Amino acid sequence: MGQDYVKMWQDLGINLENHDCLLKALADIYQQIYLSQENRPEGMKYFDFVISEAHGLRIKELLEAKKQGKKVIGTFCVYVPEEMILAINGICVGLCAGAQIGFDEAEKVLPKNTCDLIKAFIGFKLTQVCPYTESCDLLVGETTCDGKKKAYEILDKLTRKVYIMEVPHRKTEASKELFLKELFSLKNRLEELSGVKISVESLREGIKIVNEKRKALMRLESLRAYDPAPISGLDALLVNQIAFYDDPVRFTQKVNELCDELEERIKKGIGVKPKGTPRILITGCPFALPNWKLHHLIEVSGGIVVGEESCIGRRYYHTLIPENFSSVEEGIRLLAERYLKTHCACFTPNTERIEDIKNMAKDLKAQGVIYYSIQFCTPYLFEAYQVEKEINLPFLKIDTNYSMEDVGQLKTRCEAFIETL
Ligand code: BJ8
Repeated sequence: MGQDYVKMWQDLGINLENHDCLLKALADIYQQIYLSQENRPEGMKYFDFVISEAHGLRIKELLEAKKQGKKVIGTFCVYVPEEMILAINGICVGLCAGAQIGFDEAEKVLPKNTCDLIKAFIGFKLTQVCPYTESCDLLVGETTCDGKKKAYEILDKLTRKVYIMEVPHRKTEASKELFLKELFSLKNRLEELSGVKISVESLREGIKIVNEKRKALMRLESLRAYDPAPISGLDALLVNQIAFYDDPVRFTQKVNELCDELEERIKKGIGVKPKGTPRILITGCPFALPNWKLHHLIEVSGGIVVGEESCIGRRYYHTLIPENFSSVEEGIRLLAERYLKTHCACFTPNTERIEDIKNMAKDLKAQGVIYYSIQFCTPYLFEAYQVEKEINLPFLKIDTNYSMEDVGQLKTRCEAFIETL
């Protein structure tokens, strides 16, 4: 990290000892997994820099924005509309965590058979290692899976900052109305917190900024359809993860610059792996930063990841929102419609997700699908059965956690699968 941020972390209440261990572990893993890749696009340098300063410069930016009266809002799910957060002149940061930190502490307050994503965000809080969580003025939880719902009750006891937004579990007309009402309640809460009233102009601006970000991510995804692939799955994953932390306008510009470079690579036939490398689509649970395990294993086992049907992936950037509405109510209705086109396994039935997987596999010319579940994630583990039956493509189901204990076994399974493609 370029500067000395110790005072800033201390003021935020970060436990410096735990935090040092986290940063050191991260730097080592990043070196091993990311910086050892060959033939990376030049444009990835920006994203390497963002990671190196994730707990430094970006936090400094957040704190400076707070001094100017902006509010920082933390979220855990892609059903929470960041457009609305931007419309109150706020900053939205994703708080899902992808590392096995603080699990001993987390297991004192959560059942052991809780998924690692939940254990991690509770563990990060209990061990005071996340400057994002500590910078937030409000944490917006949501009623998606049972584990998250109950964990937010505990998180609220620890922070007193949690607001819960109800997400329905069915796609009926009544559910749509309920979700719309929830978005209006969230609007009220955000306005009350910030003292800023959402106007048509500010909502339109928020939607425009997020639409541009989504367009850039869609563009990146479309370039992964080429063979040889101009970017590794690992690097594309990193870009998708950073989408939840970085300033959205700057991020969009950097993704578009990266895409310009990838288009040049495609014209020249430059790829990160040889033409004909087996192409894998991953589907399932989200890959919160710094969860890079599966992508890394696939790519060192002779395959390339060409897409993610995941919330760190297409479930985040699918579908833009029309910008030509004429009232705040109409804008929020458009938001509600768009967000309910996200097909999380917490919904029943959720057959649209299967269509999404088939379409993605076709668009990205994937030859096989790897289904990724975090251990104890009931919704995604259950849906694997229907997905396998219906997608008609070679299929491998991986049920794993954040530990490194199973990497040998997983690598063997990935290699065997990739050999069949
Ligand atoms: S829209 S996937 S971000 S809920 S892995 S905590 S589901 S037990 S993260 Fe998610 Fe929103 Fe759905 Fe996406 Fe529960 Fe499963 Fe754990 Fe999960």
